[in-house]
Amino acid sequence: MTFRPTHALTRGIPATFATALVQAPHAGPPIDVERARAQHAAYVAALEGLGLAVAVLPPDDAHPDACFVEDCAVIAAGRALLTRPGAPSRLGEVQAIATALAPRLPVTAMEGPATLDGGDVLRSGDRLYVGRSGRTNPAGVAALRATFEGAGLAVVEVPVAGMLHLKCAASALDAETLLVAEGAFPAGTFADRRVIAIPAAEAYAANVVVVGRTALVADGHPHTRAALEAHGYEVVALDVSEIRKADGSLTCLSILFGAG
Ligand code: CIR
Repeated sequence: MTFRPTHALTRGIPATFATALVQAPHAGPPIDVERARAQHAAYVAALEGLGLAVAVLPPDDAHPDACFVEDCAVIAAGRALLTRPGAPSRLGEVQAIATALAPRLPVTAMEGPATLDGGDVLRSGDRLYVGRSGRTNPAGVAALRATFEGAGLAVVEVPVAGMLHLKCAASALDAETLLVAEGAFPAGTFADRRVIAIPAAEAYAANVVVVGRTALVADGHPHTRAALEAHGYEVVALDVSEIRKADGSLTCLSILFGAG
């Protein structure tokens, strides 16, 4: 059964967002924080337009990356695993997420030395793919297994190289189907899943938020839009230029949950 979220947890863009972590400096103008805030507001409105109840936590100026809530918790099978993000500067982001989630569902916390970023966890039906990236270590993968394998989810490791997180180049459309950028992962990685491939040049757009048959997609990726529309999805394109400058994409900005 395809997971259909009913709620989203998000967090506002901090005043310090221009100092968010980046893998490599970006060419062009620096992050425009006010523009990032407008893009974030449009994202929240788009989630609400999909029928989700959206909570927006206040920004945390002490943590420039705190708007990327996805990295702080993994929710599946009616439970939440609070992570320990792999960047030390992000560890302090988790407490606010814990406080927000604890009244809603059972929560367990990862313990050191485990690290895991939620951006490395891709739910696909009864499977959790987990990227072994620079942010997610073997103890983090073990914690994911310990939390979710008893709940009927199989945990499958995927090597991640040349990108920040697994979901930088792949996301789930439904319980069997993944949207994946060509060449981003070793051949056969998603062998028993239906894969809709998009060109490597549009890899950034492989990260989509899907609710039912609607996909939120980063603006300016015509091949991805066409591929999704050809498979019956309605595409809502969002301008996320400033989010992208901080190495963020669409899924990073929310934690979705609901039945399943
Ligand atoms: C970081 O480097 O941690 C942030 N600047 C970007 C995090 C993006 N998160 C995600 O893809 N899940």
